[in-house]
Amino acid sequence: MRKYATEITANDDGERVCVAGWVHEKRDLGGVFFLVLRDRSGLAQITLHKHKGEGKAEQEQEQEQEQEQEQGLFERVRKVPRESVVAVEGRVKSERKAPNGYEIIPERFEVLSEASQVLPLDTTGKVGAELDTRLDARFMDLRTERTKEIFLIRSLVLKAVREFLTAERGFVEINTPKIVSAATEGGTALFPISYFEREAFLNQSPQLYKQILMASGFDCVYEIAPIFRAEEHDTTKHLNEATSVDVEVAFADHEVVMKILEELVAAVYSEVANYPGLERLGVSLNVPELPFRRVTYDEAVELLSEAGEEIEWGDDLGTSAEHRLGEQIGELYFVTDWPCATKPFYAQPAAAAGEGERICNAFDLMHPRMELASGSQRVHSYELLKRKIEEKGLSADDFEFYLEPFRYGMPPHAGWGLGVERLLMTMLEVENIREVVLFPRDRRRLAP
Ligand code: AMO
Repeated sequence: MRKYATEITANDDGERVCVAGWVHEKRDLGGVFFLVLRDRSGLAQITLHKHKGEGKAEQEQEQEQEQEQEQGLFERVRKVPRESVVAVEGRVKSERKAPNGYEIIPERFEVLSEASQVLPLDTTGKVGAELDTRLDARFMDLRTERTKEIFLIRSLVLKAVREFLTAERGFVEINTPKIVSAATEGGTALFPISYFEREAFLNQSPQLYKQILMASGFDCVYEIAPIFRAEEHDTTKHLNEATSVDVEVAFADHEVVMKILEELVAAVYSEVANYPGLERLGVSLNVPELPFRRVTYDEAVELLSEAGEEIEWGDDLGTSAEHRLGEQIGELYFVTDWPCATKPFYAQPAAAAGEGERICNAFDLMHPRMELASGSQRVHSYELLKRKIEEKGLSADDFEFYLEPFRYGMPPHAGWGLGVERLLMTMLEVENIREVVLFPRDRRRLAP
């Protein structure tokens, strides 16, 4: 039975084992040849000794045949190109200097798939490569330890999100359409697609659908899914296809969902902080303390002006403002009480503000480096929502399917959208968002 490299130990000395994986490294020391095999779990050293053939004439015929076989095996192993896929059967020998404290003396060696001699990338981590070269050969980049760990942690993050929302909080996981007829996030452009005789779009956010579901009686729902943004700019924190964790909760306001968000983020941090592979990325993670600091939009504007960064009241916080604030605050924080004009039509105006519809119950969750999430209490009155859509210069007719449920019993509700890639890249101190997506989509990249 095939075993993973790390399932075998020095205690298995003398046991017969079978391993399979990629040829990670080969080292020819003349009389001894080492092949390092790599599988999902780690490395295993395969050691072969070359028989010199001296004194052959005196040996028995049987021994000679055996040696010939071994010689053939030695040559086959020596010749197999790096990164080929091989299966090895042999005896375990404890060896302190080898990875995991053992080596395998092979008896059978099978090449399952031979790799070309010239490789697009080095997988041992000894020769670095540009990000573009790595993304072009992503299948091979994923064989490197660092990249592999990033995606194992990405999987861990999604597991932690599901555990927190489904198992701990009783949320219902939903799937909403990605082919849609209307925009939701005013600011960003849509990707049009041809849909039979009509025009349709790739969805920017499950916003309208998760809100519609609030009329269903499912009190709290979430979705982990792609969002498509036709943003033209080429930055290290924007993708044209990103993944968002979207949450919507009925009978709740912005305060309730901010608490869920910060607790979820802390739970994810603590899951990742305990992951042993994190060390291999050279990252040490501090789990943020709860509650996260709350800064109102007005306070943020004041802090920025003290730091010499003037922004007009009503402007969104751009990259430079985000950095300035991040430097001053130095930890995860919320920006709350946003101007209505800055946020989408579905954000509920703040009743307590007493200033008409100047401020809304919207918030952004910020990492010192960038925005991670945004959300709000939603407008749940049909009349107000219709007016808000029209005030943003949109046609209420295009939103009929969305508005309809608001006429037949829509509870107050609130929610947020959290960017998975941004959460990951900030936790792992990764510079470019493309590093944390298997096959990133940006202005220039549509393949692989
Ligand atoms: P928003 O547009 O702020 O809000 O998006 C939510 C979060 O998604 C991530 N994100 C992106 N990540 C990478 N590249 C992009 N181009 C990109 N665009 C967005 C960010 C961002 O904070 N409907 C609301 C959410 C809500 O109110 O429930 C929305 O989509 O981390």
